[in-house]
Order: sequence, then C-alpha cells, then structure tokens
Amino acid sequence: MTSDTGRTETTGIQITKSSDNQITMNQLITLGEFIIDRQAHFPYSTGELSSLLNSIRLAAKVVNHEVNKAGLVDIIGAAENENIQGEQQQKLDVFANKVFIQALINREIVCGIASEEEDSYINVVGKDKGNNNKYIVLMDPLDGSSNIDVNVSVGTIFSIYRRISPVGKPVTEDDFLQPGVNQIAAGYVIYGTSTMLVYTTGHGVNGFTLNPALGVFYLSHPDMFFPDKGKIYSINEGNYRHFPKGIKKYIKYCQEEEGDRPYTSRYIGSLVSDFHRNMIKGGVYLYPNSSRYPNGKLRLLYECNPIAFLAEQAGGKASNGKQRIMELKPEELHQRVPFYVGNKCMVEKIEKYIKKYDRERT
Ligand code: AHM
Ligand code: MG
Repeated sequence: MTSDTGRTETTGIQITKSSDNQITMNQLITLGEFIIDRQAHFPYSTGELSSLLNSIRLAAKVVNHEVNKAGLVDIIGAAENENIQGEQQQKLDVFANKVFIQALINREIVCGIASEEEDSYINVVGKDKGNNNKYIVLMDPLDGSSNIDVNVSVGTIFSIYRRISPVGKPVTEDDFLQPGVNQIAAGYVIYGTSTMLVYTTGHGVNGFTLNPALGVFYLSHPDMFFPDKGKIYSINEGNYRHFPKGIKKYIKYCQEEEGDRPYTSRYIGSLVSDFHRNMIKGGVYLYPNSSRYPNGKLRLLYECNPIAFLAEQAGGKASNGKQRIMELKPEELHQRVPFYVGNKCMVEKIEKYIKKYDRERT
C-alpha cells in the first residue's frame, strides 16, 4: 500500500489521512494494537521488544500523571541530590527515573539499563537470579527538567539496543557503549499541551497522542517526516559569544534577508519539544561546543543517538558538525557531544560553516 506521503506502508494497519492531514475517528488505532501489528517487521521476533515498548508506554502514563500534578503537590523543585555530572536533580527527575527503571525491571524484559540520572549502568537480574534477557535500554527520564517549575514541556528520551555480551552473564559497559547505528528502537515522550509518545524501530517514525480521560495512546501522527524545507533555527543565543566562529556565522546567515530568509528563531530549551516542533514544521536544533561547554552539553547516549535515529528515519540528519552522530563510537556513558539535528539541508549548511571557519577561534 502507498500512503499519501508517497511512501510504502508494509503492515496490516492501513492509515488514510484526510486532506487536512488528520486521521478520522473511526480509524483510531491504539499504541498497543500498533506495536503488535508492527511486530511483523521482525520475522523472528519473540515479542520481547513489543513487551519492552509496552512497559515504556506504561511508565510514560505514570510520569504524565505526576507531571500534570506539578504545582498541586510537592513535586516541583530541586531534590536533595546532584547527579553524576554535578547537576542539581529535580524531584520529578528522580521520580521519572524510578518509574521507568521499575517498569522495565518488573516485566523482566531487559538485561541492563543506563540512565542520565544514574552514576553507572544497572545490571538487571531476574527472579531466577539469571540475566537471560537480550535488550538494554538507555534513557534520559526527564529531559529539559529546568522547565518543570514553570509549566513548560519536558520529555523522556529512550534508546534500545541488543546486548553484545552473552545472554545469561551480567551485562558489561561495552553493551552500553555501542554506536547509535546499532539501535533497535528509539523514541521520546513529550509531556506538552498534550502528551505524545513518538518512536521508531527503523521503519519510519510514528506519533501517538494520549487521551487522558481513557489513559490510551492513539496513533495521531503516522509516518512523521520533515518537510522539504525548514525555516526555524533553535539555539540558546544567550551563549552567542562563547560559540565557535562557524556557528556565529551560521546564525548571521539565518538572520540575513535573502531568498526565504530571515529564518525564524524558536527555542524552548527542552530538546524533545524543540526537536518535535522542528520535525513537524521544518527546522534545525543546535547545541554547539563552546568555551563554556568544550564538548557540547548534550549526552551522546541518552539524548543525541535516539534523537538522531528518529531524525534520520524522518528524512532528517544529525551531526556533531563533522560526523554522523550515529557512527560515533562512544567512549563513556555520560559522554557529551556537539549536536546539530533537523532538516537535512539545514544540518549540511551548518557542517559547511563549521568546516569553513574551523581554524578561526572567534
Ligand atoms: P537536561 O538533560 O539536564 O535537562 O539538559 C538537556 C537540556 C535540553 O533539553 C535542552 O535543549 C538544553 O538542555 C538546554 O540547555 P540550555 O539551558 O543551556 O540552553
Ligand atoms: Mg537531558
């Protein structure tokens, strides 16, 4: 079957969108149904990945419930601890971290978990004291958490790999230090004006919106794809004077009047939300290295790789300015990298600017 976006859909569920790009009510497909339907993409699948995605769906609903209460109960503000990177943890960071870890452990479907909020990875031991599962999960349980206190969208980002250590043995750090090209699935949950779960298993990107009254995610954004051209650039311009020269020049290029420029600037300061908007409307997100953050701020494993996988599946591109994000070989769990993600042509333009001004400092 060929969808109205011109691409071929290969599964049983058939989706037709109306001229205004909406799915009609009588076609509502739940996330649970969709996951089962798409299991056919993995011919020898045993259902474990489906079960894993279902546990993420469950945790997302629990976190959504708590995020929505922020302001009413004592859940906003700082927790008492800092994470391994010396950053102040928010109460909701800690809560979301616990909920996702618990949901994954309870179903006994993963052998290891690494989280932005944990110092090291977790080796998951089953009730039989064995470690017989094959998937590992890396996650940022609540990204953009500095936005919680002011009622601005935050998100959860997750990334799934197959272990490389032998089944039955404890996981090792190498299981987590795999390049992004090895990802089996990745996605995010955005707790925004509505709550959405967006994910890919390498066969396109699909978005599901939570009906809060029923507690059910419905397919609302099938086959998500960047528009051909983008006009939005998203960067924290407050750091302008710390940026490398190529990035300063790119920002000036976006602001110049010529052709379809000036572009428009939108920056929420919540990667998931900025990326989500740019994927729908067309744009690019930038978090460069700078004199303040010599390696960039965002984490390769928890933020950049999963978002890069989604971007590529949606026809976009993700780069550290010089190389494809998903081909970088991670060296440590909490590694940071410069990050440029969005419309392919916009990311390529940034790479050209970086190359041209690489040797000049300011
Ligand atoms: P966090 O994981 O500690 O929340 O940090 C990641 C967030 C991204 O969501 C966001 O795009 C970026 O940090 C904002 O950083 P800044 O405030 O420096 O612009
Ligand atoms: Mg984060």
